[in-house]
Amino acid sequence: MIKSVFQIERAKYAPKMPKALAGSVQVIEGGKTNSVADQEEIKKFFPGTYGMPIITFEEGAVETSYPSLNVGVILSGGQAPGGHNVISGLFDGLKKLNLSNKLFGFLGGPAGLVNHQYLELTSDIIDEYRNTGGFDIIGSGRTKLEETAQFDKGIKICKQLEIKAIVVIGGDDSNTNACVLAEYYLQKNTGIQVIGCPKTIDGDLKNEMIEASFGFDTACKTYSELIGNIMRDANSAKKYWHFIKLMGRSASHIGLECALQSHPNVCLISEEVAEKKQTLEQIVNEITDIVVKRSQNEETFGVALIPEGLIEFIPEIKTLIDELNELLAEGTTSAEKFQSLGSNTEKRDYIIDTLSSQSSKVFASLPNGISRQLTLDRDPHGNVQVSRIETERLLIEMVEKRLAELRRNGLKVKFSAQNHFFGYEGRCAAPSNFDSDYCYSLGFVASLLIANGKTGYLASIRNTIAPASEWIPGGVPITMMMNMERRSGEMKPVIQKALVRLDGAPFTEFAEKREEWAIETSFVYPGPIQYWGPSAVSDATTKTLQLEKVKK
Ligand code: FBP
Repeated sequence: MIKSVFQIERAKYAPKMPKALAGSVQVIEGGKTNSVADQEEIKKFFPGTYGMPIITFEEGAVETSYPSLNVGVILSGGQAPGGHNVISGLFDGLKKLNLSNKLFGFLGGPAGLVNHQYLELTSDIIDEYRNTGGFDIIGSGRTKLEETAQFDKGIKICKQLEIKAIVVIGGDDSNTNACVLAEYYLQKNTGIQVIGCPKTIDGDLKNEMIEASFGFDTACKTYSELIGNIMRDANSAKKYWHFIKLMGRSASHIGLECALQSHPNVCLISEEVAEKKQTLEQIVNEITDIVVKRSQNEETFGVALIPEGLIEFIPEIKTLIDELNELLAEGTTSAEKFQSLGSNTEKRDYIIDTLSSQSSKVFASLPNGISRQLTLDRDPHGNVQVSRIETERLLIEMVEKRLAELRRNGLKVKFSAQNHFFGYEGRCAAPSNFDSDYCYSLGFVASLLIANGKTGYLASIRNTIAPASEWIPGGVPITMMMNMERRSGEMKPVIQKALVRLDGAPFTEFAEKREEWAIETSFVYPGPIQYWGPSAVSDATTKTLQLEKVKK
């Protein structure tokens, strides 16, 4: 592999670690735990792994020797900066426990466990990937580990490779499934432990015990750099409004963090739209007002941030999507009729005639391109893939339409817009110091949880706004984070997703400032991630983490 000078230098970086992990370690166990909600139901699903104590690792006085063991690791779901450091921390942790320990990587995500595709990760391989972005060391995938047939195939390969524990590096769904797997292996007396690590750029796997999911820090810093560059361009040329959609699935954490870092003129927060039951028209009118006011101040430019999941949170569009999902569900007569129609106009008219009158009005009001997207792109479960809907274009078109009406009434206003979508640009960036350190420690902690016989735990590092030496390493029972939710028509135990809290410090800070940012150009240009240099810059955490943990 040909490496850039940056890669060569960055490979030498030694991640900072909690001092509790530096030498021998003692295990401190807390009291019994409960799930965040629906305790009785969750307990029934997880009789063996429910109620386990929170684990904290502290500096110990006694050197313990551990028997040798083999471990398997899986990268699950979307890429997030730092995954390679979780694996290198896990590898180093295992080797520190016993030099004979082995680490196997399952290839291409959870499917690697089921299909018995693996690679032994040796120090030569690990060294190639230290402090690098991406998941390419073993690849990732979105196969869901849900069925006992898959679990049993996992047992087979674990027995063959003498694997004692599996580490699943994933988001809320993957870790929910990791817990189901842990419980199954426990009930079957297989002796195979399962440990999770909190990953996702979306930032929605967090709670009292898990302060951040890894990758959020680097991804937000990467997007904020790009947003800042666009802002500076906009402020120089003074001719474009830039509408930027940001990844993050349902949650708006990424948009909110980027707004706190860069001070855009508009940043929509899906959770607020849902809470206020805002209509698309209201959202468009609010943006238009800002465009008009800025234009009147000779500021004929601006930046608007739009969370990827927005469209699902606008109540009227959500209802429309639900109706379309039913109408176009595979195998239904309505779907067959729709498919049999020749032209796009016939298809559009059929939908308008068949939907409820409210949804048909909403559908008819959408620009043709967007309404077509709503009827075309469906995932394997038959749902509209909202992330593929170009919400940023939709909003531009609707603002233009609204401005045309205002112009007809004599208003003079300039508006020329560009659209962008930032997602993949940030998911494999070289991990920031925070993500490099945090991930390495998470992996190291996973090795200790395994060595101490734990299963059904998520590796955790707390006190993350303090210097890394003061971080608190440990493990949290996954069942503690669970509640019951309706999934594919059934109530299931799942890790509770953390959406943006409208009473939380990050949103409150944003809400206090946004009116000012809307009208007065207050752009901040965060610049690129710094990997070396003053710690105030290179080790800075996200604003979200600072606000959530400091101003509590
Ligand atoms: P995870 O939840 O698996 O971490 O994935 C996050 C994410 O990056 C979302 O922000 C985005 O909607 C999605 O993945 C895109 O998925 P894909 O990689 O399949 O295009």
